[in-house]
Amino acid sequence: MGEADLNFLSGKVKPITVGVVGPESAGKTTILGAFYLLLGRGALTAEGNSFSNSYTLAGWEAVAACLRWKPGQPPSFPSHTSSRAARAPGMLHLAFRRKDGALRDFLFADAPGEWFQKWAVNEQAPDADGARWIARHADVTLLIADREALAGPKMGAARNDFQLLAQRAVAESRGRRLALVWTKGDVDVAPAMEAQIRKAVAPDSSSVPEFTVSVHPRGDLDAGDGFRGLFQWILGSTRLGVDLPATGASGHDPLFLFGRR
Ligand SMILES: Nc1nc2c(ncn2[C@@H]2O[C@H](COP(=O)(O)OP(=O)(O)O)[C@@H](O)[C@H]2O)c(=O)[nH]1
Ligand SMILES: [Mg+2]
Repeated sequence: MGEADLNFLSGKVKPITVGVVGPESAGKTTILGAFYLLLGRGALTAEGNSFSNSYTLAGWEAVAACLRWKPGQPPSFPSHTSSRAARAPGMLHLAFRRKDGALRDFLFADAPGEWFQKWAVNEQAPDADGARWIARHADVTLLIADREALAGPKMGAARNDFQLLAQRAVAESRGRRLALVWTKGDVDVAPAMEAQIRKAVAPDSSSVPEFTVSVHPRGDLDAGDGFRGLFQWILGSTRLGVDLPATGASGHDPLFLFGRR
């Protein structure tokens, strides 16, 4: 889905937009692919939220196809999300029906990491339109901390980049929901590094929800558990409805006063 298609969906009720914010190769597309695979097995949501529909099944398939096990072919990872010349991110849509019958639409913005890297350095960067779009529209921001990068040979640079990005994302989120999501949870990171990352997200030691995901099972933990926990939190997001004040104004409308002659 592109920006133009959104009018169609937003005409009903404004969907909840989830922005996945992080550098290149941090595991952003893998999160979305994992959500979709779990959804297909009926293992993504609990009873209170049942899957209703999606306008972008082909898009989800494209993201998740390579994560699937096929006979004789182990799963691989999604191919690189290219930045092309797009100014707005590609959107993936899912709608869930709650117990009370209400439908809720979610849009997941999967953007190339390059956008965020440019945006972190310069908020006004001309080729960071997509990152600005997500920052402006996201009701929920998933700020991605890549454990592999934070434990690798370039961990210092990865930490500095994260701090810069976190500062920008936290400032932009202004009271909207934001979570710290550790990807590649199978990789060990030094406790001191973890502390620095947490501090970057919550400099005033406010509490920011934290999740860890991995495509590899860890101990007793099924690989799906991390993704499920994260999705459960996303589903808890609400958007306040607009209450139009009731007025007696219709009595002043000429049509209702004089009718149509
Ligand atoms: N060890 C480990 N590596 C992962 C995991 N998830 C993703 N990766 C690696 O990270 C790479 C980038 O993932 P991708 O989802 O394309 O990242 P994106 O650029 O942020 O969308 C993949 O090709 C994998 O090599 C994970 O759970 N554990
Ligand atoms: Mg990607």
